[in-house]
Amino acid sequence: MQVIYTLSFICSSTLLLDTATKVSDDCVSYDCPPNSQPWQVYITSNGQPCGGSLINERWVVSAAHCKIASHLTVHLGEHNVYVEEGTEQRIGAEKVIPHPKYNDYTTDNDFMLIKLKEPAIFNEYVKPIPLATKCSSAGEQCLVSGWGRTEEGEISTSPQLSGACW
Ligand SMILES: [Ca+2]
Repeated sequence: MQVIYTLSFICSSTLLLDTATKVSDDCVSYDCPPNSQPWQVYITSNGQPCGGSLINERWVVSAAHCKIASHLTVHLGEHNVYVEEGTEQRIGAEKVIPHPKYNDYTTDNDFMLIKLKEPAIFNEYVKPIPLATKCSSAGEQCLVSGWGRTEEGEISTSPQLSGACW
């Protein structure tokens, strides 16, 4: 499974499978209920979409390959990126810090921190991701979400937030 434009990842989630599509024996993909992943952010950089996770009111963790241009806009409270839903907060990046050993060719160390120009306002649509206090164990169910591709070879991306487990 290949998921592009995303970095929201959480374990031990309850999966809501009304729209589930089997990806493999261990994985299904489905449309996330609106704002069920309130830490998932949508990022635009020079018109290119990417994703990340809100970790507190000023910081987002994302992927270093998301730094297409020097100017990034972080969209919080998003579900359908083509529809104004009244839940969105859009905040520019004050600072971006790619991993100092990020390798653009191999994508090793593909991490980046983004500091928001102003604090996010927490509400039912915008919340920080619960950070892990321990490593996940073998067999633990995890969830990845984003607006990118959820299947190998898939061409189009989804305007609505999707999730998948493994
Ligand atoms: Ca929207």
